[in-house]
Formats: sequence, structure tokens, C-alpha cells
Amino acid sequence: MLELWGRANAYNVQKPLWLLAELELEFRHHDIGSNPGDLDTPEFIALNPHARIPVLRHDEAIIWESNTTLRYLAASHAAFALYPEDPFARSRVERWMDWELATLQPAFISLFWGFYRTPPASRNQPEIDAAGRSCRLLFEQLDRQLADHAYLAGDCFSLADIACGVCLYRYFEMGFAVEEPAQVMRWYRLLSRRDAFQNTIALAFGELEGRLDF
Ligand SMILES: N[C@@H](CCC(=O)N[C@@H](CS)C(=O)NCC(=O)O)C(=O)O
Repeated sequence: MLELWGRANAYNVQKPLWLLAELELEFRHHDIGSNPGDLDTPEFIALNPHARIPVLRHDEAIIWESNTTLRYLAASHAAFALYPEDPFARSRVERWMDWELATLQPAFISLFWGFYRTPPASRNQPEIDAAGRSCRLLFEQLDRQLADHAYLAGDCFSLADIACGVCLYRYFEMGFAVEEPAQVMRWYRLLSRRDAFQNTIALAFGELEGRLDF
């Protein structure tokens, strides 16, 4: 049995939600994380000592770190089209997953929290501008990669597209003026045609606006 902990509007929780939908897997969803203290209970810390969502459980196996949940789900369900067995082909997927966690996500989260989740009166405009510039440079890097490839890791949709594509809807819909690089927009349209993207990522997120409390 599969279980997932984490609110459906959390950036990192949306990654396994998207993949679970792609793989059409049934799971029990514990939609927690919107109330103060939700993640600080002894029961939840026993699942993830870092008190962060998402957490996945597959029978007795407990998995945390969003990109690790993607790898685990793909590997345990033989989804080799999304996560190739060949070591080099796999590395082409994993480099973008690692880049997302180490580079893209910090810049995006800084912009999303600084601009969208902070009430206007409390915003730090120089920090927002700097985060916007970082995101623009990173989206230009995505654009260069996508100039030669339909998807991030090559000709096929993969875990790399889920890890990096999870931010697209919010980036372009949060009301911050951003550039729209041509290849990124082509890729975004391609991902948007997927039912799993529509059902897990392209969702209204207004409940997060001006909210710093979770
Ligand atoms: N590197 C971790 C980051 C996990 C993380 O920070 N998750 C956020 C949600 S996106 C969280 O737990 N925030 C606390 C909360 O939502 O209450 C991962 O990729 O899973």
C-alpha cells in the first residue's frame, strides 16, 4: 500500500503527486502541513526526522526528500521510460533533478516567498529583484537545453521534467513580470497537455498569497 503525507499545494509534494498520477497509482493521501505544528508531532517526526513534507510510505518502507520519492516510485514500479536503467541515460535525468534541488528551487522559492507569499507591506523589493534575476538566468539555461531536446533529458518525458517542471505554473501565474523564453514555453505547453499535470500542478494557489505562516 502507498501513502503520501503533505499538503497538495506544497511545491515539493506536487512532485510525487504528479508522478503518482502519471503512473495511475492508488494511494492514501494525508493532506497535512497547513496547520501550525502539523509536522512537529512525534508521529510525523518518526516518519521524517527533518519534519518536512513530502513523506512516502510503501508498505514498511518510508521515503523522504521529494526527488528521492520520484526515484523510488519510478524504480519500484519499473517506470523505466521515466527513469532509465542504463547508467548514462539515467545520469541525464538525474543531473537535472539534482540541479533543480540545488539551484533552481532555491531561486524559485526565494522569488515565490519574497513576492507571492509575503504581504505587500512587508516585501523586500531588492531581494525580490535579485531572486527574479536569478530565475531569469536559470530559465535561460533551461531554454538552451530545450533548444536541442523536446524534453529536458532528451526526446522523452522523464523524472527530470517533473522535478524541474513543477515550478512552471506558479512561475508564470503568480503575477510577477517574467520573460517567456521560447523553448521553455514550448516545453511548458507540452507538459500542460498531460492530464497528470492538469490535475496536480495547474491548480489555483491563491490560498498561499500573503501567507507566511506555513
Ligand atoms: N528538500 C526537501 C524539502 C522539503 C520541504 O522543505 N518541504 C516543504 C514544503 S514544499 C515543507 O515541508 N514545509 C513545511 C510546511 O509546509 O509546513 C524535499 O525536496 O523534500
